[in-house]
Amino acid sequence: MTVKKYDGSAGGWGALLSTTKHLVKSENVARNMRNLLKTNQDKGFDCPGCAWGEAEERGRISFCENGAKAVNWEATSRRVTPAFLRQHPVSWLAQQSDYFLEYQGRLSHPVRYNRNTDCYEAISWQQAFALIARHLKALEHPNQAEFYTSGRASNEDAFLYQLFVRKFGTNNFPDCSNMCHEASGIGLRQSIGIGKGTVTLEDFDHADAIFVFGQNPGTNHPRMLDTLRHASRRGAAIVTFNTLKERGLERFTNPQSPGEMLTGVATQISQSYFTPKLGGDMAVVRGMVKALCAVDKIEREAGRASIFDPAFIDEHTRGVEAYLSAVEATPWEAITEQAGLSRAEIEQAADTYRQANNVIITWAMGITQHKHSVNTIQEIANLQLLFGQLGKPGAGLCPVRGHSNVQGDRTMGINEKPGADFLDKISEVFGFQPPLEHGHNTVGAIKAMLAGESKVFIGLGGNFAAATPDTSLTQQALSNCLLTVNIATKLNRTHLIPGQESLILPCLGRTDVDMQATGPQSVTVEDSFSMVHASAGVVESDTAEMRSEPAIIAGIAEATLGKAPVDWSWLIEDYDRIRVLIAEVIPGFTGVNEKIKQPGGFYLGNSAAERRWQTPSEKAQFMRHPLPQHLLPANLRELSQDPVFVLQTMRSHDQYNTTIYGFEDRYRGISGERKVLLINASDITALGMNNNDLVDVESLWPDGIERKIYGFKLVAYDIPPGNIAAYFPETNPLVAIDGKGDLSDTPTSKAIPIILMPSARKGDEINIVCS
Ligand SMILES: Nc1nc2c(c(=O)[nH]1)N[C@H]1C(S)=C(S)[C@@H](COP(=O)(O)OP(=O)(O)OC[C@H]3O[C@@H](n4cnc5c(=O)[nH]c(N)nc54)[C@H](O)[C@@H]3O)O[C@H]1N2
Ligand SMILES: Nc1nc2c(c(=O)[nH]1)N[C@H]1C(S)=C(S)[C@@H](COP(=O)(O)OP(=O)(O)OC[C@H]3O[C@@H](n4cnc5c(=O)[nH]c(N)nc54)[C@H](O)[C@@H]3O)O[C@H]1N2
Ligand SMILES: [Mo]
Repeated sequence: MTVKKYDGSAGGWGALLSTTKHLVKSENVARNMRNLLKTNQDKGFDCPGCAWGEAEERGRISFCENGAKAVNWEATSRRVTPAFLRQHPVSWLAQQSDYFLEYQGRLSHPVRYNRNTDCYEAISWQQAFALIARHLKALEHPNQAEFYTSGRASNEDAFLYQLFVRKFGTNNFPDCSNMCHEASGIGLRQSIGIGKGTVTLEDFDHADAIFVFGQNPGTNHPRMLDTLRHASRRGAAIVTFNTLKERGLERFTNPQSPGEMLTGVATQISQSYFTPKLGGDMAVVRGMVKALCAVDKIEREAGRASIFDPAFIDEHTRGVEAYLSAVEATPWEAITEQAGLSRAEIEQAADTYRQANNVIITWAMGITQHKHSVNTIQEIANLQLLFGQLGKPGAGLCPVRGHSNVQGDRTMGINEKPGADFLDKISEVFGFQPPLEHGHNTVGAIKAMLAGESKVFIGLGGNFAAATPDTSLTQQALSNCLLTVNIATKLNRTHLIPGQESLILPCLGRTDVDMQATGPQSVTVEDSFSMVHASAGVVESDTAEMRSEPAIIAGIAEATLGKAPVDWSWLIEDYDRIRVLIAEVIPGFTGVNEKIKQPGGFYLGNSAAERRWQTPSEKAQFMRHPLPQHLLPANLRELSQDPVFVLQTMRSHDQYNTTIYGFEDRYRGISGERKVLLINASDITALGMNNNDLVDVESLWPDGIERKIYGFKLVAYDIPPGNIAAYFPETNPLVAIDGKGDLSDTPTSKAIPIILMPSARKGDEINIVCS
């Protein structure tokens, strides 16, 4: 392993070289190059990499290094065939790394686990569907099955899936969103009446300031860097709050700009870069508002206008007095202690905010995966409401979504707590009463399977066993099931934790041509900006025994329910027919089959962006919450005499969630190793340890269960004292199942209380170039 200071900008030659390296490594260079060039073009497929939107001006930047990796990873010609699976028993595969498993290629045939041979063996699609139907129909109650969704599923997949599951009789829809932006949905719905962001991509061209909280776009939303670069160049202030100094947020060279590549010109992205403590962002925003209140007071006392937007507050909001009194009651000492920033730093950020006419605030997992995430998001909304920074050009709230269609899946009804309007529509259009009782989210599903209450698990994509918290409990939960079914493109950890019976069903991916009775089909997806557009695969390869996700869902549904409430196989012949049904149920989709023909797709609309507030009071609501008492609750701190650290678990530059592409975290300068803990040098010294020492890590939770991982390397890093950063999914065994966000139930995977101990194992020689 090496740790090396990365001195370049993000993007640039490093990104281009890495893209090319990934392409050349694969077996089909020419084809992959061609694919890449079609990504996010009008007639190509939607990049499966992330949910950032497309610029109007196509080709301005239509792919990025990490999008290229995602495409290339899927479009491989390697295959996991029944012959491969016969040679490699599940117990052997389970010993291999996540990287190894997915590297074997695309799953080629439906397979069923045989307990006697410990191998997956070929089965026909018909037999697979019949087996699922038999298990589902044998359950005492539909609530005994769990239907997981990962956010790559298209709108068409998601709509059919929820229709089937609701007709079957349950709202058990655990999904990846429960681990991701759930808090954004819940927080924003209460504050502004809609659980989505309010801005469009164009708004970034009109913002004077963009505040970026808890997000690493250089790796996870590289096309966002291009947007930020444009904004920065025209003089917009970009202010970043991130526990780590992420290179992409510091400076960026666009790998698709020949000029910049030749001259090596990099654009400075962030005008100010603040490194708060993990979980300190609510205090940061509270402090900004406190600072702004002080300025406002001075202005008004001098007889000048308020710096807030009183007309907006008056016309559009409720609760401002109560909120401002909570701000007043919060002492500066509490704010600075929790934020980990000085009052002067917070005042500086507040001043930049005030200078701007139009402000956008963006955030991602650094905000949503904490205990007090909903409150933090509502605090962010409060700040924007004070200044009327909502529903005007260049301003608004922007939770940057993760998976490329995670937002669309929610729009389509993948929701364990569906709204009454949605259920009424389903009942009206399809003539059956969908279940009203709330179903299980991800944590609820794990608990139900663990308790033996849920007996069937079906995963529409994703990697449930690796992505969820408390790995060993989750794996136990899956193996308790009578049947586990995974609809997937690639072999992963979850497939190696079979229930009593188990199936893997190989599906087409975004890049593949999806040929049905009436010809090649396209699907639709929704990005972070409520834009819906079509996606059609272009790769024609050996996919004979794979099926599209809509076809697989239809097969399961028809075997289980017959032709009710719809003729499933008829729908699959032409996906326009699915979209006609979507349009009958989901607002904004009227005429979808025409609208997706327009280049760039169509805008679903957003009530808050139009200053319509779908809250009980019909106004935007200032939400008033105290700061958390302590970032690390006393009952957790008291569980150990040793120094207790707070661990955030995050992505390296070379992974897609649980998919590990390689071992290069380029912008952080870490290479060849994933079992690392980024820690402040002073903490290493205080522990009496040395840089590069190997440690074991134990997390603290008052339930008597030991959660421990072994042999992680200490790496001195620029991170606040007391905070540590490491990669997921290796660290998921540390996330206690009950360590979850208030209201959101999102695992608090950015705030895990841990202690460190010297590892029994000795460290190998490593080459540290810098600290
Ligand atoms: N290439 C690639 N692209 C992806 C993904 C991927 O794995 N690979 N995953 C997709 C998905 S599903 C998602 S949800 C997104 C995730 O996108 P991100 O949210 O960018 O993902 P993380 O790696 O979890 O990064 C969290 C960032 O927040 C910072 N942070 C952590 N805790 C705190 C905190 O308490 N306060 C502040 N201010 N900062 C904090 C971390 O230092 C890190 O920079 O990306 C999507 N796009
Ligand atoms: N500790 C910790 N845990 C986390 C997070 C964290 O930051 N820290 N982040 C959380 C977040 S934000 C998320 S979104 C979840 C992600 O959780 P998941 O969505 O469950 O996980 P992924 O790793 O994205 O799923 C990868 C698998 O999806 C399958 N796949 C890929 N493409 C397709 C396709 O087109 N169709 C189908 N059917 N299958 C496909 C492949 O088999 C691949 O192995 O993880 C969460 N877990
Ligand atoms: Mo996510």
